[in-house]
Amino acid sequence: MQGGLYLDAVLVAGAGKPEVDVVMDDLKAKYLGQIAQAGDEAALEAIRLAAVGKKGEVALQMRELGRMTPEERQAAGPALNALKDEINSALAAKKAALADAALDARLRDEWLDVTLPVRPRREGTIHPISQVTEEVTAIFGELGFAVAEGPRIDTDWYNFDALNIPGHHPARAEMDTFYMHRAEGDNRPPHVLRTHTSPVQIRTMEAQGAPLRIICPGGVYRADYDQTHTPMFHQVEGLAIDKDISMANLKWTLEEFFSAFFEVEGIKTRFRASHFPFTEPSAEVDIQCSWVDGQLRIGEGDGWMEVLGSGMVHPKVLAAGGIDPNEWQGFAFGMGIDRIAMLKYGIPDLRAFFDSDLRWLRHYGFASLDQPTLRGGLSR
Ligand code: 2U9
Repeated sequence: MQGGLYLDAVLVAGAGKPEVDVVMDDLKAKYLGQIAQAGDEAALEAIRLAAVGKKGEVALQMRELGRMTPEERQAAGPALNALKDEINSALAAKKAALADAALDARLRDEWLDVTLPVRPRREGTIHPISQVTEEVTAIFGELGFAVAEGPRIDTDWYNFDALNIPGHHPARAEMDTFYMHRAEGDNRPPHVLRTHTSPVQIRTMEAQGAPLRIICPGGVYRADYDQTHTPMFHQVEGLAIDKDISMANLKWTLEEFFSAFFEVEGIKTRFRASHFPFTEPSAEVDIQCSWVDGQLRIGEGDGWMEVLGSGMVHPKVLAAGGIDPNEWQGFAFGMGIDRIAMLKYGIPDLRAFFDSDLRWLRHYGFASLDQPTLRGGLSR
């Protein structure tokens, strides 16, 4: 084939042009025509090899240069190089055009209507713990509390000592603490998986000082597992520090919170004297409830349900956070998020929260785009 064209060209050489020019005109016409017709990259590659490859027709013509007179060579050499460049440029342009056309075809064929509704079976749901955390955050946000967060692994000083729980204190043993492993010779302070979110309050007091209004939601860890305890669970603790804060402010704040959270107006609370190392005085808090036909109703009747621990922050704890207890005072409270989620949404078994059972998640989960707000509704 290649030799054939060369011979054809030689045959028409008598038409006035030098032989090599005629050959090059023909090669150019032939290959530019083929390139224009090529339908895919494989065809382009075959053309490239036949035209400008090592054994292609242009190379064949280059070899002929040796047989020419110096004058002929001087004209034919650059002309052959120019032909080679022209074919290469045409190949590159066609390759780019084919790639553009392929992309256009993909864009035409592969499309997705992003406005279509999600298929309900495939839709993920918000876990009740996340939902309740958002609800609690929205309510306390309206009351002027910001969210503070901190590490889940902390030193025993932040988790215990700063909270007035010294080494010998029975509360340390009671909390069934997970201690982090320490290699021999490691003299960093012992670290624990936080047993409550209180170390976050200490860190926030240190960082921001008084006055302060924060809630600290998050996972905490205790080595305990039975029907009502899981080794990881969720708490929300609150802290308000100012110059003139009393148990009366605490009671009002909690009643506002429970009324909004359980969506029942005017829920009453009952404070029972208690003891925690980090608060003095301390109180356990019950909310009003009743049992009707074996069903719990919150915010009505004359029964009581314990939901929370609280008190006035112990002066030693304020001092540990770098706040002068002679100038400032504050209230604090703590409750289990999992527990209030069970009460609000009638979830019977705590352990199911952590089973990742899809049927359970579909049943108790929440729509993913509905953010709880006090105005928009907490739990649509
Ligand atoms: C600082 C000062 C005081 C937080 C408090 C409780 C009482 C309490 C329990 C409720 C159920 C934990 O999830 S639970 O097991 N919590 O009873 N928590 S007062 O007091 C603080 C915290 C931080 C700096």
